[in-house]
Amino acid sequence: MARIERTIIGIFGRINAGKSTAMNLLTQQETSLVDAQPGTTADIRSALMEIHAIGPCKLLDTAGLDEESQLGEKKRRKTLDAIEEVDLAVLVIDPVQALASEHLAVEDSVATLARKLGRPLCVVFNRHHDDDRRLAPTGATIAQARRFCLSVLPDPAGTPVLDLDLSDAGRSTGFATFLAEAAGKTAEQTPLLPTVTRHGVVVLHIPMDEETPSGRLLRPQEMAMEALLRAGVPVGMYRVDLGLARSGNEAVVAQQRRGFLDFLGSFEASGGVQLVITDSQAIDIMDPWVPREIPLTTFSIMMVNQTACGDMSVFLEGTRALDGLKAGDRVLVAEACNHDRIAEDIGTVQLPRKLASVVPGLHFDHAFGREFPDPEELRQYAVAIHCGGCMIRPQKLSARVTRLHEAGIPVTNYGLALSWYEGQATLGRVLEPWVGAGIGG
Ligand SMILES: Nc1nc2c(ncn2[C@@H]2O[C@H](COP(=O)(O)OP(=O)(O)OP(=O)(O)O)[C@@H](O)[C@H]2O)c(=O)[nH]1
Ligand SMILES: [Mg+2]
Repeated sequence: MARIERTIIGIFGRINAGKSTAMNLLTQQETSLVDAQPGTTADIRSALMEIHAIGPCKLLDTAGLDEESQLGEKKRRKTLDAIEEVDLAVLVIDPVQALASEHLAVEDSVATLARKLGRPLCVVFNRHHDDDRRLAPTGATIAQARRFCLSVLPDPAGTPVLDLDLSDAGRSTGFATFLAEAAGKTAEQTPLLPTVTRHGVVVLHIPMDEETPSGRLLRPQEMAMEALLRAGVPVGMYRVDLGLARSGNEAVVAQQRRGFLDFLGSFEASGGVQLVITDSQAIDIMDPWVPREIPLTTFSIMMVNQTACGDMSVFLEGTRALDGLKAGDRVLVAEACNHDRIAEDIGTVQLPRKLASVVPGLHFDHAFGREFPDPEELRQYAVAIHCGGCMIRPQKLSARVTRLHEAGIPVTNYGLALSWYEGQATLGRVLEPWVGAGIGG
């Protein structure tokens, strides 16, 4: 099933600011419960909708960030986690409520986090029809209340602001248009394979080992195929039987190798092979087998390059941290998706085994799925090794990297770590194809 890329718009703010009212105005139905009772929205509520100028969207209505109970703290963490997912953060402020409270702690935390994560932020002032009456006890004007609120923004001039009576159903379209403009500032996605050309075949090496699910290919493999075909680049696919290739039986190994080299050679008439992309775990076979003149990289590095918006330097630094590992160090192996672990699973079996063979006495912890340790817990690790992140949005992975960075923990990825294990020459080789795009250098 094709996965629809949805723009995620999160609505944030303090209790009773009108966040759920904003969600309902956009969706034009009672998606979220609205009530004068503080803390009405207890968990994240999502709604799918199409906003004409954006396309398919997912809206997140969140709990108020200023609830002072123990449960409030849990809600707060969940809401702050949600900011990591969004393409656009909408900060709903009731200027009268904010001024009367004489503080902007919630607004500050949302704006600061959005800025730190590089997410576009916009402000919606929830203007009640009777704001003048509501303001009377404070003796301030609405202009003063607005100025007070905007003073908390790190970039007031560059932050789109809209004044809106959220209870006015007629303003739905104007609200959506405003969000589309605010979201428009989102950076375009980095191309998956920026350096390939139409000249020469790209060969995808897909081992189809025991871990490959039946009925489909892995997402990075499908993504590469789609991107190459769309760009009109000829694609070849090959499966080396890794069990046989690693069997140690010379005749069997030679036969596997010959089959693969014949396949590469068969493209000579059509311009030759411009690049081989392999599953990371086959790099020990592919590096010696793929002729030196043919560039070689891995699906996992392809993924991390896109996620890192073409700048893999953070991950390369993490790879260098592998050189400094010593007995007793803790290593975090993180994967974005949950799947049952069978056979030679990379995260639980292959990587720990390989690293332990270089540095005995390492401790391994795993973080799989949506859970990811907070900065405090992360500090115990010498290095984190993350998967390519094909099942999460680049925003989520980059938020994790930001969190690791904050904790001072170097991070690398599966493909880079497996290539590092093969040696500096292999690591240099798999990075080479990205240098032409100003990457990885
Ligand atoms: N008059 C008026 N009332 C509003 C407006 N926006 C929200 N309210 C009222 O303010 C109260 C809180 O609105 P909600 O949308 O539930 O606020 P919330 O931010 O989702 O609140 P929590 O979920 O409790 O954090 C409700 O009683 C709304 O009817 C508005 O623009 N005008
Ligand atoms: Mg609510």
